Amino acid sequence: MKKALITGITGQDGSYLAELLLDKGYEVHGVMRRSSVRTTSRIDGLLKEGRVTLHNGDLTDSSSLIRVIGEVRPDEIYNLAAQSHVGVSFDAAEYTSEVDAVGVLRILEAVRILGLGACCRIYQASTSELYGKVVTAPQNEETPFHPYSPYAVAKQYGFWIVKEYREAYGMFAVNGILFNHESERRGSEFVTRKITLAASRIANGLQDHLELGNLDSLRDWGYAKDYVECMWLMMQQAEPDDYVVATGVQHSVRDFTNWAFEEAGISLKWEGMGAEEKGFDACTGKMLVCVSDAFYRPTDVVNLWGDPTKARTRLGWDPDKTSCRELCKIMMAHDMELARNEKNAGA
Ligand code: NAP
Ligand code: F7E
Repeated sequence: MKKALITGITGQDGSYLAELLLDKGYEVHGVMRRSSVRTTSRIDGLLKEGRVTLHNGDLTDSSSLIRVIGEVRPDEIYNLAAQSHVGVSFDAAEYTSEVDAVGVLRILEAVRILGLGACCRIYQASTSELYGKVVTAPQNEETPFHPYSPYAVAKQYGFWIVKEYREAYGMFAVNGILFNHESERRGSEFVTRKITLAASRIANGLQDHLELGNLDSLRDWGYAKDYVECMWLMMQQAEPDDYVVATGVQHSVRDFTNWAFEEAGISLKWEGMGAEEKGFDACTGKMLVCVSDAFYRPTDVVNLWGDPTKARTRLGWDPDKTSCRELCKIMMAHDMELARNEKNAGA
Protein backbone atom coordinates (compact mmCIF):
# COMPACT_ATOMS: atom_id res chain seq x y z
CA MET A 1 0.00 0.00 0.00
CA LYS A 2 1.38 3.43 -0.99
CA LYS A 3 1.82 6.02 1.76
CA ALA A 4 1.09 9.70 1.18
CA LEU A 5 1.88 12.64 3.45
CA ILE A 6 -0.17 15.80 2.91
CA THR A 7 0.88 19.12 4.40
CA GLY A 8 -2.10 21.48 4.61
CA ILE A 9 -4.47 18.54 5.03
CA THR A 10 -6.92 20.72 6.99
CA GLY A 11 -7.27 23.15 4.06
CA GLN A 12 -9.62 23.10 1.08
CA ASP A 13 -7.34 21.12 -1.27
CA GLY A 14 -5.86 18.94 1.47
CA SER A 15 -9.30 17.63 2.42
CA TYR A 16 -10.27 16.75 -1.18
CA LEU A 17 -6.87 15.21 -1.87
CA ALA A 18 -7.05 13.06 1.28
CA GLU A 19 -10.43 11.70 0.10
CA LEU A 20 -9.11 11.02 -3.40
CA LEU A 21 -5.99 9.20 -2.16
CA LEU A 22 -8.02 7.09 0.29
CA ASP A 23 -10.32 6.10 -2.59
CA LYS A 24 -7.23 5.05 -4.51
CA GLY A 25 -6.12 2.80 -1.62
CA TYR A 26 -3.36 4.97 -0.11
CA GLU A 27 -2.46 5.12 3.57
CA VAL A 28 -2.92 8.85 4.21
CA HIS A 29 -0.99 10.93 6.75
CA GLY A 30 -1.31 14.66 7.31
CA VAL A 31 0.76 17.42 8.88
CA MET A 32 -1.29 19.71 11.08
CA ARG A 33 -0.12 22.81 12.97
CA ARG A 34 -1.19 23.60 16.50
CA SER A 35 -4.03 26.07 16.90
CA SER A 36 -6.06 27.36 19.83
CA VAL A 37 -9.23 26.54 17.92
CA ARG A 38 -10.28 23.38 16.07
CA THR A 39 -9.18 23.44 12.43
CA THR A 40 -10.19 19.96 11.32
CA SER A 41 -13.78 20.63 10.25
CA ARG A 42 -13.05 19.75 6.59
CA ILE A 43 -11.64 16.32 7.53
CA ASP A 44 -13.71 15.50 10.62
CA GLY A 45 -15.57 12.72 8.76
CA LEU A 46 -12.28 11.04 7.82
CA LEU A 47 -10.91 11.44 11.34
CA LYS A 48 -14.04 9.99 12.92
CA GLU A 49 -13.70 6.89 10.77
CA GLY A 50 -9.96 6.67 11.60
CA ARG A 51 -9.02 6.89 7.93
CA VAL A 52 -6.21 9.46 8.22
CA THR A 53 -3.34 9.86 10.70
CA LEU A 54 -2.42 13.38 11.77
CA HIS A 55 1.04 14.50 12.89
CA ASN A 56 1.92 17.76 14.61
CA GLY A 57 4.22 19.88 12.50
CA ASP A 58 4.76 23.29 11.01
CA LEU A 59 6.32 24.45 7.75
CA THR A 60 8.36 26.97 9.75
CA ASP A 61 9.94 24.22 11.86
CA SER A 62 12.49 21.93 10.17
CA SER A 63 12.78 19.62 13.16
CA SER A 64 9.09 18.77 13.04
CA LEU A 65 9.24 18.09 9.28
CA ILE A 66 12.31 15.84 9.60
CA ARG A 67 10.61 13.95 12.43
CA VAL A 68 7.28 13.43 10.63
CA ILE A 69 8.79 12.54 7.24
CA GLY A 70 11.26 10.19 8.98
CA GLU A 71 8.44 8.47 10.91
CA VAL A 72 6.04 8.12 7.97
CA ARG A 73 8.61 7.50 5.19
CA PRO A 74 6.00 8.43 2.54
CA ASP A 75 6.11 7.40 -1.12
CA GLU A 76 4.52 10.74 -2.03
CA ILE A 77 4.51 14.12 -0.28
CA TYR A 78 1.95 16.73 -1.34
CA ASN A 79 3.07 20.13 -0.03
CA LEU A 80 -0.19 22.07 0.11
CA ALA A 81 0.51 24.00 3.33
CA ALA A 82 0.79 27.75 2.85
CA GLN A 83 -0.27 31.16 4.04
CA SER A 84 -2.49 31.13 0.98
CA HIS A 85 -4.24 34.51 1.09
CA VAL A 86 -2.71 37.04 -1.32
CA GLY A 87 -4.21 40.07 0.45
CA VAL A 88 -2.92 38.90 3.85
CA SER A 89 0.58 38.44 2.41
CA PHE A 90 0.92 42.25 2.21
CA ASP A 91 0.31 42.45 5.98
CA ALA A 92 2.42 39.41 6.92
CA ALA A 93 5.10 39.34 4.23
CA GLU A 94 7.90 37.86 6.31
CA TYR A 95 5.75 35.07 7.73
CA THR A 96 4.38 34.32 4.25
CA SER A 97 7.95 33.95 2.97
CA GLU A 98 8.88 31.65 5.86
CA VAL A 99 6.01 29.28 5.08
CA ASP A 100 5.53 29.60 1.31
CA ALA A 101 9.19 29.94 0.27
CA VAL A 102 11.57 28.55 2.92
CA GLY A 103 8.95 25.97 3.98
CA VAL A 104 9.31 24.29 0.58
CA LEU A 105 13.09 24.15 1.00
CA ARG A 106 12.64 22.63 4.47
CA ILE A 107 10.60 19.77 3.01
CA LEU A 108 13.05 19.11 0.17
CA GLU A 109 15.96 19.17 2.61
CA ALA A 110 14.18 16.89 5.09
CA VAL A 111 13.66 14.32 2.33
CA ARG A 112 17.28 14.62 1.21
CA ILE A 113 18.78 14.50 4.74
CA LEU A 114 16.70 11.40 5.54
CA GLY A 115 18.09 9.67 2.43
CA LEU A 116 14.62 9.41 0.84
CA GLY A 117 15.48 11.47 -2.25
CA ALA A 118 15.41 8.49 -4.60
CA CYS A 119 12.13 6.97 -3.40
CA CYS A 120 9.89 9.83 -2.20
CA ARG A 121 8.07 11.95 -4.79
CA ILE A 122 7.20 15.58 -3.96
CA TYR A 123 4.34 17.74 -5.27
CA GLN A 124 4.58 21.51 -4.77
CA ALA A 125 1.45 23.68 -4.79
CA SER A 126 2.60 26.40 -7.19
CA THR A 127 0.21 29.01 -8.45
CA SER A 128 -1.02 31.15 -11.34
CA GLU A 129 -0.15 34.13 -9.13
CA LEU A 130 3.41 33.61 -10.45
CA TYR A 131 2.24 35.18 -13.75
CA GLY A 132 1.13 38.21 -11.75
CA LYS A 133 1.43 41.39 -13.80
CA VAL A 134 0.70 39.54 -17.01
CA VAL A 135 1.61 40.70 -20.49
CA THR A 136 0.09 37.77 -22.44
CA ALA A 137 -3.07 35.73 -22.06
CA PRO A 138 -3.82 32.88 -21.85
CA GLN A 139 -0.84 31.76 -19.76
CA ASN A 140 0.92 28.41 -20.21
CA GLU A 141 4.09 26.69 -18.94
CA GLU A 142 6.26 28.92 -21.18
CA THR A 143 4.75 32.26 -20.10
CA PRO A 144 7.26 34.42 -18.15
CA PHE A 145 6.58 35.01 -14.46
CA HIS A 146 6.12 38.45 -12.93
CA PRO A 147 5.01 37.84 -9.32
CA TYR A 148 3.00 40.79 -8.03
CA SER A 149 2.51 40.26 -4.27
CA PRO A 150 4.61 39.01 -1.34
CA TYR A 151 2.66 35.73 -1.64
CA ALA A 152 3.61 35.31 -5.30
CA VAL A 153 7.26 36.24 -4.72
CA ALA A 154 7.47 33.58 -1.98
CA LYS A 155 5.76 31.01 -4.21
CA GLN A 156 8.23 31.82 -6.97
CA TYR A 157 11.07 30.75 -4.67
CA GLY A 158 9.13 27.53 -3.97
CA PHE A 159 8.72 26.91 -7.70
CA TRP A 160 12.42 27.37 -8.47
CA ILE A 161 13.78 25.45 -5.48
CA VAL A 162 11.66 22.46 -6.55
CA LYS A 163 13.14 22.66 -10.06
CA GLU A 164 16.60 23.06 -8.58
CA TYR A 165 16.35 19.94 -6.41
CA ARG A 166 14.97 18.01 -9.38
CA GLU A 167 17.98 18.97 -11.48
CA ALA A 168 20.71 19.01 -8.82
CA TYR A 169 19.77 15.81 -6.99
CA GLY A 170 17.57 13.96 -9.52
CA MET A 171 14.60 14.09 -7.14
CA PHE A 172 11.07 13.47 -8.45
CA ALA A 173 9.69 16.90 -7.55
CA VAL A 174 6.94 18.63 -9.55
CA ASN A 175 5.15 21.98 -9.60
CA GLY A 176 1.42 22.18 -10.24
CA ILE A 177 0.81 25.74 -11.49
CA LEU A 178 -2.81 25.82 -10.40
CA PHE A 179 -5.18 28.61 -11.38
CA ASN A 180 -7.87 29.59 -8.87
CA HIS A 181 -9.98 26.66 -7.74
CA GLU A 182 -12.92 26.95 -5.43
CA SER A 183 -15.54 24.80 -3.75
CA GLU A 184 -18.12 24.67 -0.99
CA ARG A 185 -15.07 24.15 1.31
CA ARG A 186 -13.29 27.35 0.19
CA GLY A 187 -12.26 29.73 2.97
CA SER A 188 -14.81 32.53 3.44
CA GLU A 189 -12.21 35.27 2.87
CA PHE A 190 -11.64 34.33 -0.80
CA VAL A 191 -13.82 36.23 -3.22
CA THR A 192 -16.03 33.43 -4.63
CA ARG A 193 -16.97 32.03 -1.24
CA LYS A 194 -17.40 35.51 0.22
CA ILE A 195 -19.91 36.15 -2.59
CA THR A 196 -21.83 32.84 -2.31
CA LEU A 197 -22.09 33.15 1.48
CA ALA A 198 -23.25 36.77 1.23
CA ALA A 199 -25.77 36.18 -1.59
CA SER A 200 -27.27 33.30 0.40
CA ARG A 201 -27.45 35.28 3.63
CA ILE A 202 -28.88 38.38 1.90
CA ALA A 203 -31.58 36.26 0.20
CA ASN A 204 -32.50 34.84 3.61
CA GLY A 205 -32.66 38.24 5.30
CA LEU A 206 -29.52 37.61 7.41
CA GLN A 207 -27.25 40.26 5.84
CA ASP A 208 -27.92 43.72 4.42
CA HIS A 209 -25.36 44.00 1.62
CA LEU A 210 -22.00 42.79 0.29
CA GLU A 211 -18.81 44.89 0.01
CA LEU A 212 -16.23 43.89 -2.60
CA GLY A 213 -12.98 45.24 -4.07
CA ASN A 214 -12.06 45.11 -7.76
CA LEU A 215 -15.12 43.84 -9.68
CA ASP A 216 -13.24 43.86 -13.00
CA SER A 217 -10.59 41.38 -11.89
CA LEU A 218 -10.53 38.36 -14.23
CA ARG A 219 -9.92 34.80 -13.08
CA ASP A 220 -9.94 31.27 -14.50
CA TRP A 221 -11.95 29.54 -11.76
CA GLY A 222 -12.22 25.73 -11.55
CA TYR A 223 -13.54 23.19 -9.05
CA ALA A 224 -11.03 22.08 -6.37
CA LYS A 225 -12.33 18.51 -6.46
CA ASP A 226 -11.30 18.22 -10.14
CA TYR A 227 -7.91 19.87 -9.55
CA VAL A 228 -6.66 17.44 -6.85
CA GLU A 229 -7.08 14.64 -9.43
CA CYS A 230 -4.56 16.47 -11.63
CA MET A 231 -2.09 16.79 -8.72
CA TRP A 232 -2.19 13.01 -8.34
CA LEU A 233 -1.77 12.42 -12.08
CA MET A 234 1.40 14.57 -12.13
CA MET A 235 2.87 12.34 -9.43
CA GLN A 236 2.21 9.12 -11.39
CA GLN A 237 4.22 10.07 -14.49
CA ALA A 238 7.47 8.41 -15.55
CA GLU A 239 9.30 11.77 -15.49
CA PRO A 240 8.81 14.76 -13.19
CA ASP A 241 7.56 17.93 -14.90
CA ASP A 242 5.58 21.12 -14.22
CA TYR A 243 2.00 21.62 -15.43
CA VAL A 244 -0.56 24.42 -15.67
CA VAL A 245 -3.94 23.37 -14.25
CA ALA A 246 -6.84 25.57 -15.39
CA THR A 247 -10.18 25.42 -17.19
CA GLY A 248 -9.13 27.69 -20.09
CA VAL A 249 -12.12 30.00 -19.51
CA GLN A 250 -12.04 33.42 -17.87
CA HIS A 251 -14.70 35.41 -15.97
CA SER A 252 -14.84 38.59 -13.89
CA VAL A 253 -15.66 38.99 -10.20
CA ARG A 254 -18.80 40.84 -11.41
CA ASP A 255 -19.87 37.81 -13.52
CA PHE A 256 -19.51 35.50 -10.54
CA THR A 257 -21.50 37.92 -8.36
CA ASN A 258 -24.33 38.06 -10.91
CA TRP A 259 -24.56 34.26 -11.07
CA ALA A 260 -24.54 33.83 -7.29
CA PHE A 261 -27.41 36.29 -6.81
CA GLU A 262 -29.25 34.71 -9.74
CA GLU A 263 -29.02 31.32 -7.94
CA ALA A 264 -30.59 33.03 -4.91
CA GLY A 265 -33.45 34.31 -7.09
CA ILE A 266 -32.18 37.91 -7.26
CA SER A 267 -31.37 39.73 -10.49
CA LEU A 268 -28.73 42.48 -10.08
CA LYS A 269 -28.71 45.77 -11.95
CA TRP A 270 -25.35 47.63 -11.93
CA GLU A 271 -24.95 51.41 -11.84
CA GLY A 272 -21.91 53.69 -11.52
CA MET A 273 -18.22 53.16 -12.26
CA GLY A 274 -15.11 52.13 -10.30
CA ALA A 275 -15.34 52.81 -6.57
CA GLU A 276 -18.87 54.22 -7.10
CA GLU A 277 -20.27 51.09 -8.78
CA LYS A 278 -23.24 49.50 -7.02
CA GLY A 279 -25.42 46.46 -7.62
CA PHE A 280 -29.17 46.92 -7.00
CA ASP A 281 -31.95 44.35 -6.74
CA ALA A 282 -33.60 44.80 -10.16
CA CYS A 283 -37.06 44.19 -8.60
CA THR A 284 -36.96 46.20 -5.36
CA GLY A 285 -34.21 48.75 -6.17
CA LYS A 286 -32.42 47.98 -2.88
CA MET A 287 -28.62 48.36 -2.96
CA LEU A 288 -27.11 44.90 -2.37
CA VAL A 289 -23.49 45.19 -3.55
CA CYS A 290 -21.03 48.08 -3.27
CA VAL A 291 -17.32 48.64 -3.67
CA SER A 292 -15.02 49.28 -0.71
CA ASP A 293 -11.39 50.46 -0.74
CA ALA A 294 -10.69 48.00 2.07
CA PHE A 295 -10.66 45.09 -0.41
CA TYR A 296 -8.27 46.62 -2.92
CA ARG A 297 -4.65 45.42 -2.84
CA PRO A 298 -1.48 47.54 -3.19
CA THR A 299 -0.79 45.57 -6.40
CA ASP A 300 -3.53 43.38 -7.85
CA VAL A 301 -3.36 40.58 -10.41
CA VAL A 302 -6.22 41.26 -12.79
CA ASN A 303 -5.95 39.03 -15.86
CA LEU A 304 -5.44 35.34 -15.11
CA TRP A 305 -6.44 32.91 -17.84
CA GLY A 306 -4.85 29.47 -18.05
CA ASP A 307 -4.06 27.24 -21.02
CA PRO A 308 -4.39 23.63 -19.79
CA THR A 309 -3.29 22.00 -23.08
CA LYS A 310 -0.24 20.24 -21.58
CA ALA A 311 -2.21 18.72 -18.67
CA ARG A 312 -4.97 17.65 -21.06
CA THR A 313 -2.70 16.04 -23.65
CA ARG A 314 0.08 14.57 -21.47
CA LEU A 315 -1.84 13.66 -18.32
CA GLY A 316 -5.22 12.94 -19.89
CA TRP A 317 -6.79 15.36 -17.38
CA ASP A 318 -10.18 16.87 -18.30
CA PRO A 319 -10.33 20.67 -17.76
CA ASP A 320 -13.98 20.83 -18.88
CA LYS A 321 -15.45 18.67 -16.12
CA THR A 322 -16.99 21.50 -14.10
CA SER A 323 -17.63 24.92 -15.66
CA CYS A 324 -17.38 28.06 -13.54
CA ARG A 325 -21.14 28.56 -13.83
CA GLU A 326 -21.69 24.99 -12.56
CA LEU A 327 -19.17 25.60 -9.75
CA CYS A 328 -21.14 28.67 -8.65
CA LYS A 329 -24.32 26.58 -8.62
CA ILE A 330 -22.68 23.90 -6.42
CA MET A 331 -21.38 26.51 -3.98
CA MET A 332 -24.74 28.32 -3.87
CA ALA A 333 -26.69 25.10 -3.22
CA HIS A 334 -24.41 24.47 -0.24
CA ASP A 335 -24.47 28.03 1.11
CA MET A 336 -28.25 28.51 0.67
CA GLU A 337 -28.68 25.43 2.87
CA LEU A 338 -26.27 26.91 5.44
CA ALA A 339 -28.19 30.21 5.43
CA ARG A 340 -31.56 28.46 5.80
CA ASN A 341 -30.20 26.53 8.79
CA GLU A 342 -28.84 29.74 10.31
CA LYS A 343 -32.21 31.41 9.82
CA ASN A 344 -34.13 28.50 11.35
CA ALA A 345 -31.73 28.36 14.33
CA GLY A 346 -32.37 32.07 14.99
CA ALA A 347 -36.16 31.80 14.57
P1 NAP B 1 -6.06 26.75 2.37
O1 NAP B 1 -7.47 26.28 2.38
O2 NAP B 1 -5.74 28.12 2.87
O3 NAP B 1 -5.19 25.69 3.19
C1 NAP B 1 -3.87 25.96 3.59
C2 NAP B 1 -3.39 24.86 4.52
O4 NAP B 1 -2.04 25.16 4.94
C3 NAP B 1 -4.22 24.72 5.81
O5 NAP B 1 -4.30 23.35 6.13
C4 NAP B 1 -3.36 25.43 6.83
O6 NAP B 1 -3.56 24.99 8.15
C5 NAP B 1 -1.98 25.02 6.35
N1 NAP B 1 -0.90 25.85 6.88
C6 NAP B 1 -0.81 27.21 6.83
N2 NAP B 1 0.32 27.62 7.41
C7 NAP B 1 0.98 26.51 7.84
C8 NAP B 1 2.18 26.26 8.53
N3 NAP B 1 2.99 27.27 8.92
N4 NAP B 1 2.54 24.99 8.80
C9 NAP B 1 1.72 23.96 8.45
N5 NAP B 1 0.55 24.12 7.81
C10 NAP B 1 0.19 25.38 7.51
O7 NAP B 1 -5.44 26.67 0.90
P2 NAP B 1 -5.93 25.82 -0.37
O8 NAP B 1 -6.84 26.67 -1.17
O9 NAP B 1 -6.33 24.47 0.07
O10 NAP B 1 -4.58 25.76 -1.21
C11 NAP B 1 -3.65 24.68 -1.05
C12 NAP B 1 -2.29 25.11 -1.59
O11 NAP B 1 -2.42 25.44 -2.97
C13 NAP B 1 -1.69 26.34 -0.94
O12 NAP B 1 -0.29 26.15 -0.92
C14 NAP B 1 -2.04 27.48 -1.87
O13 NAP B 1 -1.10 28.52 -1.75
C15 NAP B 1 -1.96 26.78 -3.20
N6 NAP B 1 -2.80 27.28 -4.27
C16 NAP B 1 -4.14 27.43 -4.08
C17 NAP B 1 -4.94 27.82 -5.13
C18 NAP B 1 -6.44 27.98 -4.98
O14 NAP B 1 -7.05 28.62 -5.84
N7 NAP B 1 -7.04 27.38 -3.96
C19 NAP B 1 -4.37 28.05 -6.39
C20 NAP B 1 -3.01 27.86 -6.55
C21 NAP B 1 -2.23 27.46 -5.49
P3 NAP B 1 -4.73 25.63 9.10
O15 NAP B 1 -5.97 24.83 8.80
O16 NAP B 1 -4.18 25.42 10.46
O17 NAP B 1 -4.87 27.08 8.72
O1 F7E C 1 -9.14 37.14 -5.14
C1 F7E C 1 -10.54 40.34 -6.24
C2 F7E C 1 -9.09 40.30 -5.78
O2 F7E C 1 -8.67 36.39 -2.82
C3 F7E C 1 -9.50 37.02 -6.50
C4 F7E C 1 -5.57 31.97 -3.59
O3 F7E C 1 -6.11 30.69 -3.49
O4 F7E C 1 -5.89 32.03 -5.96
C5 F7E C 1 -6.21 32.70 -4.75
O5 F7E C 1 -5.71 34.03 -4.77
C6 F7E C 1 -9.64 38.40 -7.13
C7 F7E C 1 -8.50 39.37 -6.82
O6 F7E C 1 -8.01 34.97 -4.80
C8 F7E C 1 -12.58 41.00 -3.33
O7 F7E C 1 -8.52 41.59 -5.78
C9 F7E C 1 -12.44 41.72 -5.37
O8 F7E C 1 -8.16 40.10 -7.96
O9 F7E C 1 -10.36 35.11 -4.20
P1 F7E C 1 -9.11 35.90 -4.14
P2 F7E C 1 -6.55 35.25 -5.38
O10 F7E C 1 -5.97 36.49 -4.85
O11 F7E C 1 -6.63 35.11 -6.86
C10 F7E C 1 -4.48 31.96 -6.27
C11 F7E C 1 -4.32 31.21 -7.57
C12 F7E C 1 -3.67 31.43 -5.15
O12 F7E C 1 -2.61 30.84 -5.36
C13 F7E C 1 -4.06 31.88 -3.77
O13 F7E C 1 -3.55 30.97 -2.79
O14 F7E C 1 -10.82 38.98 -6.60
N1 F7E C 1 -11.49 40.77 -5.21
N2 F7E C 1 -13.12 41.87 -4.23
C14 F7E C 1 -11.55 40.29 -3.95
N3 F7E C 1 -10.84 39.35 -3.33
C15 F7E C 1 -11.16 39.06 -2.03
N4 F7E C 1 -10.49 38.10 -1.38
N5 F7E C 1 -12.15 39.76 -1.38
C16 F7E C 1 -12.90 40.73 -1.98
O15 F7E C 1 -13.77 41.32 -1.37
